[in-house]
Amino acid sequence: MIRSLGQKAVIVQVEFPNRKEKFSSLNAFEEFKELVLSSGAEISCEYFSKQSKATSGLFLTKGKTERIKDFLEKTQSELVIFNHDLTPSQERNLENIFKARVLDRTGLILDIFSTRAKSHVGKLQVELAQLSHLSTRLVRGWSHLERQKGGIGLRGPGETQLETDKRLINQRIKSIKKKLNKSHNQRKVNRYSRSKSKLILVAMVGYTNAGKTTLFNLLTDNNQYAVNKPFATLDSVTRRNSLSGLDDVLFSDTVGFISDLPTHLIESFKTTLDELKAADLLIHVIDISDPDYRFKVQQVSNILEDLDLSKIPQIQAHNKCDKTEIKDLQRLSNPEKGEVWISAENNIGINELKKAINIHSNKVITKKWIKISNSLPGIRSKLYSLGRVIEERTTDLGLIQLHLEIEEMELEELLSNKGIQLDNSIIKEAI
Ligand SMILES: Nc1nc2c(ncn2[C@@H]2O[C@H](COP(=O)(O)OP(=O)(O)OP(=O)(O)O)[C@@H](O)[C@H]2O)c(=O)[nH]1
Ligand SMILES: [Mg+2]
Repeated sequence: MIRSLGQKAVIVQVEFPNRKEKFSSLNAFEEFKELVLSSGAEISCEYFSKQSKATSGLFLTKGKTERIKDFLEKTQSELVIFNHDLTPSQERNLENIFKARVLDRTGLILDIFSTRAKSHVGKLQVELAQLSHLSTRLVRGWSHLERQKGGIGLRGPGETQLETDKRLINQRIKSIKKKLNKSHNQRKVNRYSRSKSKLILVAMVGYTNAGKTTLFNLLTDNNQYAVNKPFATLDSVTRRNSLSGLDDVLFSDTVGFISDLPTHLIESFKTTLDELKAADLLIHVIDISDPDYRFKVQQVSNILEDLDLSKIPQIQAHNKCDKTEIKDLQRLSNPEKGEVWISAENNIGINELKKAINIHSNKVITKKWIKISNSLPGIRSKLYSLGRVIEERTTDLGLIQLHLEIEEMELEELLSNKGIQLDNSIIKEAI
């Protein structure tokens, strides 16, 4: 993966007037510049232009490509960064013309992530995402992997350099997945014990830079890294609440979202994102002082939907109210509806937030009989280990019947599995 640190870069964004852009392209360009600076690259030239549509070979028209080549030479830059995703062949063709490295939006975000990951799991997740991205673009000879590992001796009989590279990458991907799975299972065990202890898990979600970590620090009296740049947080942290007036709550802070989140990242960050799945409540932190906040709220909602998290109850915390003209936050907040207006940095509106958390984190527990087909033994033992089973019977046909005491949301999720059904026959029998 390319490390853009300290490199001079020409940055490129193209507007396609025929395409309905999702948010103003000027604002998208501003966000893009922040990402580039955050990667540590130095912007030597900003190229912002219009084009009717992307070309398949180069993404850009020939004329534009020539102009960028000129800029590269004049500014002696070594890197061209696009605020678009490029196909591997577009990237290769452009590199051949520019005689410089080309980084697309996914590559850029991965580059930033690689500098931010601190925990063991975080580093593995980033490496996995990088390798998955790299494996589709591996077209040149020597890869950094081989140089690191001594190269030539690692080559298998009859393999071309490219085949060797691909083989090494696939090996590494497999080994990372294995390690991540192990830690994933360990986390599952931790989750089960939490679930038994009846602690409530509240997770922060939101667009990057919305103020999630600032709010987390306030609620848990912590000192996690919160700064004005994208993707300050990469590793998840979970801590117990430190404020009075809240039930026993664990808060979890994690990586922020961005529009067009690269799919490699979503897949590779399964361990982190699964933490969110375990949450009883989400606090969606919104930077209300951002002119594009509506677009960003929509982006976050879409991602939550994609990750199957939209069923979890959610509070919307409109943050950074101190930067706006908004007065009388208390009147605007409606804890029952799960909407609060706050300033995490200035500790304003937090009582309303606490009320909202107390109202919306109440789990609705229900008692129901279910029947499970014999082919699903893992589910039965999982329900036992979670302490959900009150009684067990077996039908004449050998189906397992379980009487559960379970949270409604959890029951709903359980019933979405094939082979599990509600069983009303036992209720009838009792009557
Ligand atoms: N004015 C003002 N600034 C805030 C407020 N809350 C957070 N900030 C600032 O916003 C910036 C981003 O805050 P973070 O808490 O790091 O945001 P985040 O959502 O955790 O961001 P990532 O981890 O990068 O996704 C920091 O500079 C904070 O000081 C607020 O209520 N008012
Ligand atoms: Mg953060």
